[in-house]
Amino acid sequence: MPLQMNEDMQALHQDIVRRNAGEREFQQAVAEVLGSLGPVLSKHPEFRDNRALERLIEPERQIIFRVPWQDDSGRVHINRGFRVESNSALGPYKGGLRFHPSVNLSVIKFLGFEQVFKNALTGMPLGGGKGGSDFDPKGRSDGEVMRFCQSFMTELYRHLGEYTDVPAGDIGVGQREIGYLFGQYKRITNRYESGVLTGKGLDWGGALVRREATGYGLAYFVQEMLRARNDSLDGKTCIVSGSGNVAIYTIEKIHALGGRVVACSDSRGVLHDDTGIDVTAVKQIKEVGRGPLDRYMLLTGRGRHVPGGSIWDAPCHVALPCATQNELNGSDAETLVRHGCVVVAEGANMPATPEAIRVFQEQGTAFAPGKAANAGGVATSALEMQQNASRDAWTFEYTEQRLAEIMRGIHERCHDTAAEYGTPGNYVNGANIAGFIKVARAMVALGVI
Ligand code: NDP
Ligand code: 2IT
Repeated sequence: MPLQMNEDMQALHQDIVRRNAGEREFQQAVAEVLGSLGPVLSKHPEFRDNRALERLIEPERQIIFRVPWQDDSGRVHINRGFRVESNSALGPYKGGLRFHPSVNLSVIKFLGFEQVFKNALTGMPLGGGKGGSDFDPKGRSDGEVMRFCQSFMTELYRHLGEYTDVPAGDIGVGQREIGYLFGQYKRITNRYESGVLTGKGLDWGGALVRREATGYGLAYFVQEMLRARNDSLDGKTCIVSGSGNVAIYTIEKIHALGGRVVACSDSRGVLHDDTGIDVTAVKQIKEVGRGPLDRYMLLTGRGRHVPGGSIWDAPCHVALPCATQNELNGSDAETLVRHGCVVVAEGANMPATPEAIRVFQEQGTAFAPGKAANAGGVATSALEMQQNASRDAWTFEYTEQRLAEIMRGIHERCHDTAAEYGTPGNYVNGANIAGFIKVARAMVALGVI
């Protein structure tokens, strides 16, 4: 439980734990928010009387369904599909789909809950939700992935729509999967409804910059965090965990902005390259080949791969966790601080444990939560929806400029809100408070629904 929770919040927290028993990740995400919101409810009795926070914590709808599919040898498999529609006060439910064996209701509920705050922070008209399945795409053929996606969408389509619920990608769901999902949605509904999914391919309704957006946005956010400390990325040594969509484009933009990324990782181990990670090689391995990172040495003739190692042992000024939840714990945080790390920003959703966040805050390391720092992905999804609605296509330069402005705006909102509530430099409070106020105002205006 966070240190700062006041008595009312502790009572609410106990109730949440009771009503959501065993849902560890969901309880963790809610507890972090409760730790920030005490002063907001004191200042805004209308939110308290309206029970906006309690309503926001309870998802509007939770859908769980069976996903049967056949592998290439004709064997039948059964997975579980989820869509948690968390809150629609600001717009249609919006958030990604995750395909990974670790997916369960708690994971999807925590992701949907955080998505509500993140989407509010972008300033775009988006509600929040999340979905996915415990399906493991690793080692599966294109045909198997296609049949799985078709079965998944055959159930999910009835809950979607450009004004209702708009999924996108997340772990294990990229453009290939969005293509199969969109194809099946189009077939079932007999509608070319581009705005029902984002992260589409450029030939079939997708938008430039969406692929790069989360990583580029994170790098812009880090630039703002350093600027706020009268510092810059110039010459900074950085480490980025993961080597998927978010990690790759984070590395690319950090390099473009003057930093040097010396390590990245995947679920099998850590890749070190002190001369700077060659992002073209990582793209070749992960985007084209879907293979393991140790191929890097063969491709580039440089680097060092440590099977199973921890990336957080590598000395750096800037650490960017971009793989998955709870991948950076309290002792990792202590190691990072001891090595002189000054900025940590979450590219993944909730990668730092509460203990890690406490270490960063106590030691004066600037720490930005994912709901602020990785919001560039969903913000650019909103730009894709805008282009779909107007049947238009913007240039890369224009779209990236919009993304950079949005990230600057989110940084400013979090930074200023943290100061206004008496905790300057605390981006966790800034993001939770600014996101909550925006959603709660709309919830009050829309009545008790
Ligand atoms: P990808 O599937 O493209 O990449 C995931 C990366 O993380 C891979 O390198 C993967 O390793 C590693 N990884 C995943 N799960 C685990 C695990 N349990 N243990 C160790 N390593 C793991 O996903 P994304 O890059 O899209 O997503 C990464 C994070 O960013 C997630 O937390 C996601 O929610 C978040 N995010 C994504 C956005 C997007 O637009 N895609 C937007 C905002 C946040 P391996 O290849 O070995 O499996
Ligand atoms: O966590 C996230 O913000 C995402 N996976 C992207 C969501 C989206 O709808 O683009």
